[in-house]
Amino acid sequence: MPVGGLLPLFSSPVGGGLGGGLGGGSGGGGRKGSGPAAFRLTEKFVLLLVFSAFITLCFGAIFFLPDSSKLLSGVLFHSSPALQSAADHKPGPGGHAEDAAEGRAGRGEEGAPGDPAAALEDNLARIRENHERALREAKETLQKLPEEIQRDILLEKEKVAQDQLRDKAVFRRLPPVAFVPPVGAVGREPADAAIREKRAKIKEMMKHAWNNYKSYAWGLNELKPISKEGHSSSLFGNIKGATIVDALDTLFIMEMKDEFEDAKSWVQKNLDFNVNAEVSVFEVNIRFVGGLLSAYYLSGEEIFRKKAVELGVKLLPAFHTPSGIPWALLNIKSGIGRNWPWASGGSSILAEFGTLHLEFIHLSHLSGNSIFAEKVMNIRTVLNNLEKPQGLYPNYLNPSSGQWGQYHVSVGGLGDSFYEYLLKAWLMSDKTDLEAKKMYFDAVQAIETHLIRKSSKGLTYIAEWKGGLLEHKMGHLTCFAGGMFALGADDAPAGLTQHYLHLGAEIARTCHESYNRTFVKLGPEAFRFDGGVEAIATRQNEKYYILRPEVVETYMYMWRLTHDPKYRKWAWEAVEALENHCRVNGGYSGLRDVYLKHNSYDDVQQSFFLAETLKYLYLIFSDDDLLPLEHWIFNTEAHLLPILSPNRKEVEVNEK
Ligand code: DMJ
Repeated sequence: MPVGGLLPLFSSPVGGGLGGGLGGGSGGGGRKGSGPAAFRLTEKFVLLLVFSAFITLCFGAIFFLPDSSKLLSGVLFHSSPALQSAADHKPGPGGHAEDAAEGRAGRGEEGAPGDPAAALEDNLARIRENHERALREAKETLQKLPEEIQRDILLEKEKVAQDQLRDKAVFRRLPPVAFVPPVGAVGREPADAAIREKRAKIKEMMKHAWNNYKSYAWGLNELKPISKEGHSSSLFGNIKGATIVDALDTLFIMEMKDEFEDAKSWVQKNLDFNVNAEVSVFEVNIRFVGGLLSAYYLSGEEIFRKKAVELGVKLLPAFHTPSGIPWALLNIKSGIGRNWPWASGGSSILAEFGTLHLEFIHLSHLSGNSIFAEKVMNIRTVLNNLEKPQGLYPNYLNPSSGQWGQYHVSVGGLGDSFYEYLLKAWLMSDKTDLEAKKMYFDAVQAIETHLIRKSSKGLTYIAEWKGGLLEHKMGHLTCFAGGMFALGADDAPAGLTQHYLHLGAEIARTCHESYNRTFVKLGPEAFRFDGGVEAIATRQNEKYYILRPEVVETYMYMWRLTHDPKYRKWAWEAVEALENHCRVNGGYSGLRDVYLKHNSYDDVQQSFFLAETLKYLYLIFSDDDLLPLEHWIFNTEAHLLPILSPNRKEVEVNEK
């Protein structure tokens, strides 16, 4: 029907507005009536079509605006104004989503492969494609009879309901377990008085961070230590208490017993996953599922197992995609998922879907249901069936087509913990998961060939690879890789053990340099090796430090594996810098610019500061019998998962 034919309906003086017209009509005289309430069914569909075309155009317009990624993430994912301004290109506190947003903005600016016109063309193509798809879908809908549409809706609803029921059944059938007492969950006091004192200082830092969170933000996700109020990141939707769950195991190993009890009772009474919330599957998995599993394995408290499995079940609908590669974002009430709007052609992100493995294997282990393990093993199957450019894993994979998106490879944001989880899957399986081992060493070999470079002054760094071109920048996030190379060294293919230990040490040195070359002695978010600089941030939006752990994480592994005293020395430098520049009355704050002499607080105490940064520092000044590496794996948020030797069976896992 031509649009003109509809106009008299709009101008009719009878009846209410558009909503009334679309919504009803039965009481107003039915199809023959003259007001909007009397639209015929076909007219309603045409109106719907016009309306959706209008919405599509509006979205199209947003894409035309500069820096649309920030705009979109601002519209769709609000984070606190303080954090936004602290990290102009980083809408959230975690590790990957925001890094991806930044990565996208970066591609827009520098245009790897370099051309703003190409980027514009890329955007236009995407808009055209979206537009055409919307039209196609609308046409298909129009061709269907109303009964058919109704039936489709019912079928879809039923499918979601069935999936949810089946998923919930997993939770209802939680079998009893025999708790296995943890190995080395609390250690001896170090013999050396100076080391003891340093360790005690780090525990005092934990107390300061925790007490302030408790005073000013209890039950909320994070603390704003300057404003002395709560901070909520949209990464967790309406799920609350990120700091509490993230801190549980650190409180446990530091023997902060009263605080651990407070946290446990908060979890018991208040941790609620029955909320209408769209969450980041990755962030909720590494912080909440990981934190709860870790608390269970340390304390044996059943509430943590129950909550971990309950949340795991809530995350299962994320895997309802054609390929089984999960969505990045999931509404845990409706079970509807989607991907970040900025991610290449609707892709899922390697470091997000590749960082579920360890937790999901443990969920199967503790629930007796293989469904969790099946989901993550399927991810591996999809990856193994794909051709890899030069043996590298691109950061983007489309969950519908099961094909790679843009060829951007990184060991930092968007890629990082995928590689970490390959290695740790092999170690956590008590070295029985040979497939993971092969995938890890193959990937590392390709990374060495294509991404790892030495600067003219001899600093080893890991660059980013964009369609064959290198960007000579290394992120703070990438610094975790030093520890990873060292941790994997022992089992490296013939003759390469020393090589990987050395590579770990070189990355640690480079990351230490990135700290040492700043005013505050804490490193920037990203540093470059081009334009005449080495290990220095040159862009304003890369100069911030948000209490991240990756550098001290690498020091921790290097210390444990080599006992070279320089790692304790470097770790102590970081403690002093945190005390001098990040500690405030109300807790610890990130900094907007590590090169500035004056304070540039971002006013956020990230939950990973308690989960990771302080835990790794504490371990560096503890004896090796606290959390021995032969018994424990740290997830990417430093939560503890025991190695699953074939004879460790809390629960018999049932195959479906
Ligand atoms: C943490 O949430 C995790 O370490 C993640 O893997 C990366 N980003 C942050 C800390 O920087």
